Amino acid sequence: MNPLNRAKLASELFTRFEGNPILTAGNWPYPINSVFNPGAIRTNGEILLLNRVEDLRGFSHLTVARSKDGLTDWQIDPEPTMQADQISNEERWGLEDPRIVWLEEQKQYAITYVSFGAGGPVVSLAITRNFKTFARLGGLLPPEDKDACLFPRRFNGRFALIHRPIVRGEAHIWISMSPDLKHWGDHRVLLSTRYAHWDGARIGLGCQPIEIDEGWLLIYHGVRHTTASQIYRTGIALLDKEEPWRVLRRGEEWILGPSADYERIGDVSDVTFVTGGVIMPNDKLYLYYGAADDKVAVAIADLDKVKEYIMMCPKVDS
Ligand code: BMA
Repeated sequence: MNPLNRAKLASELFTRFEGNPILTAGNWPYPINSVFNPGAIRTNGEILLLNRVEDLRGFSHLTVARSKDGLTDWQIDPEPTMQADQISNEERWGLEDPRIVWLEEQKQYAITYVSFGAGGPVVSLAITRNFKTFARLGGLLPPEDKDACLFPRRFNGRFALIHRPIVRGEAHIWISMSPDLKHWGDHRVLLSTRYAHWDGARIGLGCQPIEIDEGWLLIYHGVRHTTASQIYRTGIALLDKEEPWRVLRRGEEWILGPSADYERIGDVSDVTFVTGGVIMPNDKLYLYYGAADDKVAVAIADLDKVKEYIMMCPKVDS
């Protein structure tokens, strides 16, 4: 494989929706500072985004927006959908960066989000059927932990969680297993930062894992430190379908990075932060992301092209 052909495919995989950004503070039905990093799911024939919304104190909560085509005419809940429980130590300073999966066995949605609590950020789990009432199952693993999502089904009887603890100051992506969503073990590093690459400083899960015939697409963010700031881009790897703790392939190139004005300029410049992914009936993959930490945008790819690209990427021994 000529690496230049692969890089060309990587750079052309995603097209930004011309109506980007799709959600901004200006659209909001109540006063906010910013809206970004949404979990996304297709449900009842529409796209539901569970957005991270930062209020005018700087604390985040989660609010639902719905659209028939996933691009336009967003119906936003008139009030916060899920507020932090500020009495608790766990959620004291807000709720951030949700990811959503449908648990077929439980017939419920599982939302993993970051609770910004007294001990630092932790990954918390909430369960819902309707995105109106939420059962909170609490923090899953000790702080500092972020960027987490469950897989939609069990593997050999156990649930699997992708997450991103900080260990010895290093920020790699980990996977942990649980028989009951409460007790977690078999913690393993799934994907590591790559020295000197675009994802050399920190990495973390992007959207929920996406199942394809070849395995699970792991879409993740990578950070590069520069003399000016840091750049958040998006890359892709492929996990084994039945043993998702095994990485099969990993792209060398990023597939989405800040280039549009709305990604380069905002509360935090040069950030594309994918948190939601949806396969549409026409086999397009919609990735929803926070742009510069203050708006929501969407980038669209042909799922076939994404598959073609990942199968061209180097095999990984794991
Ligand atoms: C990460 C998270 C995200 C944020 C990103 C870029 O550490 O806190 O919520 O979008 O930084 O600022």
